[in-house]
Amino acid sequence: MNLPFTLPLATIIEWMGIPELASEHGAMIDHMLNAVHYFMLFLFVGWTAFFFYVIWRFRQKKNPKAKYHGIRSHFSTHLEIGVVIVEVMLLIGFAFPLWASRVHDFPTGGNPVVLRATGWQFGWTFQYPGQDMKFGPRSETMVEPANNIGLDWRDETARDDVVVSRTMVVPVNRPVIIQLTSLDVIHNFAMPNMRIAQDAIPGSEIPMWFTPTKTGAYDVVCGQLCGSGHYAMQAVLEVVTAEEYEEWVKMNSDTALKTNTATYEKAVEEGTLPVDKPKKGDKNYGDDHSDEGQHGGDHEESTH
Ligand SMILES: [Cu+2]
Repeated sequence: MNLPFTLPLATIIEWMGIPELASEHGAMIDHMLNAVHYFMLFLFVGWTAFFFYVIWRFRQKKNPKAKYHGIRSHFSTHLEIGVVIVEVMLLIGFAFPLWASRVHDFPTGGNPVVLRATGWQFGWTFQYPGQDMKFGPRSETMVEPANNIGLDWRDETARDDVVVSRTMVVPVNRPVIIQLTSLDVIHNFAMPNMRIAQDAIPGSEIPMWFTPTKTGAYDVVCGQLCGSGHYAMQAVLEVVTAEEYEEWVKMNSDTALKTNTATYEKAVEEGTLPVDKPKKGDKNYGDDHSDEGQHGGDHEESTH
């Protein structure tokens, strides 16, 4: 039967306009969101009914004189303790293990795609290991406006790394592991369609994973108020077919290799290869003339 309109109560969360689901574990999250919403609806109706019952039951006409003793049994205390026990059980028995499966039990099979995402005020930068499948190191010495994550192209493994902003490309039906960090303040890498979000914290690399199940373009947003440009801190998650993904990686990796190798060779030729400043603990730390080149070029600060 075709109705001229759609009935609004397929499920509560659909009715409330939850974004389209596009990840493998997302159905579980939706199930939980639905259950919680139905439970809250039940509590709302129940407590409202109780509220009106109490107003009627203790109306002034029937109770001209107030009783000051109140309830003398311990029933309500026991009930409260019962509620606390159930809530602790929900937290330890369900919530913690479910979360642990997202942030600890990483897929070992299924040929996962691994990439790094870095939040900054106000955008995201994505680093792919490229065709050599090795992430190049990053170094603070290499940071400049065009290279905000400090990809260290002095290292060979870094030169073919694909570094992009704004668009993150992943293949469909393959687990995606994201190593998440931030350059400045705490951000939150949120993908509503994938039903996953994780805080990005400067100084630590936090992994998260999901498996996209539908091709298409989805939103990546920042889920933590992180400053004046927070509203614009978006990126696009593009889920493509396996072939499209391989092609994309190959094309961008080839271009990156060419550009970075040229930059490196030019710097060597002109003698302008960046040299790391000595670190605390190095022999010449604190020496004011330390950036004259006596440290050579292999002080790469590795983030492996
Ligand atoms: Cu942010």
